[in-house]
Amino acid sequence: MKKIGVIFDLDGVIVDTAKYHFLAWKDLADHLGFEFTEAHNELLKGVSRVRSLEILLDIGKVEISDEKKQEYLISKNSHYLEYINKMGSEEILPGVNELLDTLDNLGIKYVLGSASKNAPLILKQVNLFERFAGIVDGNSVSKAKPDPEVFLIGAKKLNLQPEHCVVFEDAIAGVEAANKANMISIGVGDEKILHEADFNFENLTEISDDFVKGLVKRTKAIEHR
Ligand code: B16
Ligand code: MG
Repeated sequence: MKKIGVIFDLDGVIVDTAKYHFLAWKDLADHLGFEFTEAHNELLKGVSRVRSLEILLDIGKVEISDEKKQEYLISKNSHYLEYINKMGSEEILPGVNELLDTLDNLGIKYVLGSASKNAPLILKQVNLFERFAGIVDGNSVSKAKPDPEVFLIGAKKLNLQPEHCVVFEDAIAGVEAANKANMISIGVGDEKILHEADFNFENLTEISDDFVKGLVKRTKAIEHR
């Protein structure tokens, strides 16, 4: 059997931290005096913290100094961490544990590839940290998704060529990054939004053992695409 490895995005694939990002960003928007909706929050998914603030300020048409930006980045994150510190394993998204069990049984290693600088803490909160062979997060990359850097570092941690890596992602920028890295991209969520992915699933409960075994064969074909 040809060796493959898996790279998981965090927010939207393993856990739904987007709801906590939303509450913390909304609090800042309230403070600045403009409306920030769940639809606006969609624009921040998979995007770095700094870029998220820029998008939020654009939405509110607010201009502030760099010093103020730093201040808001710190206050938003401490507010966000109040939610994260209350998280437990009940917040792991459906199908995640089963998929990790399947990968373990097949001897397929997996790492995390997330834009979040809080990724190690979140994985510890939900008791999954020990299961991952490595973590690539917002602290280890210089270029945000859709740049493939995060996943290419993930491939190195797996000791595999990018062609032999499979990425699970819920954000358009993440699917784009996986495709640029020449990896197999699996969109988790709305197929209409993630139509550039090689495969689409509404959530991880839909992934069967046979599908995972099929991925191992598929890597060969991908090498020549
Ligand atoms: P932090 P992912 C991303 O996580 C989130 O989707 C995105 O909304 C957030 O801005 C980003 O992490 C940075 O998070 O503020 O914790 O560093 O989807 O790449 O796992
Ligand atoms: Mg995500």
